Amino acid sequence: HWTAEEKQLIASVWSKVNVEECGAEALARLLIVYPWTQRFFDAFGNLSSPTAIIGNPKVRAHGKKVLTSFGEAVKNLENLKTTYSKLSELHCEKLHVDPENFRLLGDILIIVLAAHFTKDFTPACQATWQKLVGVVAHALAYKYR
Ligand code: ZNH
Repeated sequence: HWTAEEKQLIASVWSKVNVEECGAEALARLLIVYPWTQRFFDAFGNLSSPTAIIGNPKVRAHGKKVLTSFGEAVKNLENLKTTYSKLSELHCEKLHVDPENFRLLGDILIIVLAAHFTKDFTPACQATWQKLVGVVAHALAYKYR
């Protein structure tokens, strides 16, 4: 269900993404913009201010981990449910992350990409990425019932 053009827009943006930087920024923005998401990260230490969050090495490392995992979606566009079935189970059964948060993080990622790529992140590009973060959120929520 991906057109050749969509696949191209996804691949061309992804090839330029710095996973460490954008992952850290996306997770930090999530925790700052939607502070209630901090409750999942008790073990991460100081999250008391935007500056603390941005400078927190655990936030950085986890953001990189999450965006690296997002890269699996880019590589397995036709196969997202299988790709994320283990992770869906983990987030549901062990971490108890409300799937609404996957949507919030997806929207934040779009903002991070727009901020980094400015004019190159065209409306067509955004539309395709919006679809991608939506199906990723859906795949991660798949095991929830
Ligand atoms: Zn998550 C973890 C992915 C979203 C929360 N995650 C995780 C991991 C991964 C991921 C890969 C690791 C696992 C292991 O270790 O095995 N995520 C992911 C993705 C996404 C996500 C791909 C989307 C896109 N998460 C999310 C959100 C949240 C979360 C939104 C909330 C808010 N995670 C989480 C937690 C954890 C995880 C809490 C655990 C951490 C620790 O402990 O370290």
